Amino acid sequence: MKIIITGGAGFIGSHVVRLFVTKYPDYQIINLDALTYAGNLENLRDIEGAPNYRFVKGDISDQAFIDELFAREEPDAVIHLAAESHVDRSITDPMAFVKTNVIGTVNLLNAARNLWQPGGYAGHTFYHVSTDEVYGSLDFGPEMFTEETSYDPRSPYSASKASSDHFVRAWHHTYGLPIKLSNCSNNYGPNHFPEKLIPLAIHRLRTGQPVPVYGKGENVRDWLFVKDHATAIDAVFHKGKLGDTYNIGGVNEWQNLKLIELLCDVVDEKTGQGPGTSRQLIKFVTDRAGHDMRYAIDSSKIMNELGWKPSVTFEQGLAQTVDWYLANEEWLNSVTSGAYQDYNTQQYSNR
Ligand code: NAD
Ligand code: TDX
Repeated sequence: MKIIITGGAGFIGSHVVRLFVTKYPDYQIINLDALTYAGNLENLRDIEGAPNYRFVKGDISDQAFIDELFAREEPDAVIHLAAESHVDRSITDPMAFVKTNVIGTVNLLNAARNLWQPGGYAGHTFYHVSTDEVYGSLDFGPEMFTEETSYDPRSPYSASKASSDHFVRAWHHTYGLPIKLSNCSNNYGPNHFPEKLIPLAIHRLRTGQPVPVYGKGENVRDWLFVKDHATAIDAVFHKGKLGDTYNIGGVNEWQNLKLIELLCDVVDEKTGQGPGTSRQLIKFVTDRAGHDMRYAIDSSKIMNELGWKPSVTFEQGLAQTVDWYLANEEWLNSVTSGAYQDYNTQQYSNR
């Protein structure tokens, strides 16, 4: 089987590529990635020479390029992760999200349909990886997002992902394209770009800079270790029903402030600083515009139907994550130089 995995040089994509390349030596894995600021081939240095792995640089929003790539490579399946993924960037530059997340997804759907439909769709899968943010925002009650929850996206990022999800389902209902979808909660772990809360906080604690907590830090997210998201994607790809959607989460809700306090304590312990040292760097800053209050995901469908479950507790995953960042200073230094400095100034200087 030949699979094109899009966005494989990014955070989650690199863990998915590594899992598929190492677990399925008979598959040919093509990692298609534009290498934006978030894409980094260093994430995959360890599997670079694997005989069943290839990297192709390209932009999914370039229709002619995508059509030509599909005609040349004739993939059996697509696992689509490439996206603009950061909510704060979507607030300042929404059009980049429309271009990659919406137009890019439709280009891939068209290319897959054109390639597969003439021979019949048997044996093919278009798997679209999405987010729980499409469901909107919950209050602090017991409610959770299920696969039946109505879409209610509220940021330009979640609107673009919701749109891409609708296009994927439309290609299934209208053209019969064999699709699968999953909507996952917040990931954390090694190789996470330090614009997102957990790696940003680790980077700032490491370098003695303030850790910005938006608003009062009351917002709640459900956190899942990235390697567990990769095993969930493996389960959905191989065992999920065509046409179906699977919610994926960690059953692990944390208020942002509590999470940052825990992270500060883990960093103090790992670096041998006195208890309470890192917490002094917590700084409350202006809230994110339209900040969703709570995400909580009901993962019972994937757990019951596909037998998937997270492999680590949050404490174990967080400890592994902090260890990775402390051991990979070079990676962190390389991604926080250059354009990252401008982004940081723009995002945080007026907060
Ligand atoms: P990321 O930003 O770390 O990586 C995105 C990758 O896509 C990068 O390698 C980038 O170079 C590539 N890319 C961007 N635009 C492209 C384009 N036009 N053409 C080709 N490649 C392009 O993102 P991530 O956090 O790894 O997220 C991956 C996917 O998972 C996204 O679809 C995201 O919506 C979804 N998701 C993320 C989370 C999370 O917590 N990070 C949770 C649920 C779902
Ligand atoms: O500096 C910060 N301070 C802060 O308080 C940052 C960057 C974030 N936050 C808050 C905002 C959120 O409530 O922390 C929470 C997590 O923020 P992010 O890491 O930016 O993630 P989020 O906005 O929840 O979206 C993430 O989860 C779903 C990913 O970025 C998406 O790609 C994914 O789809």
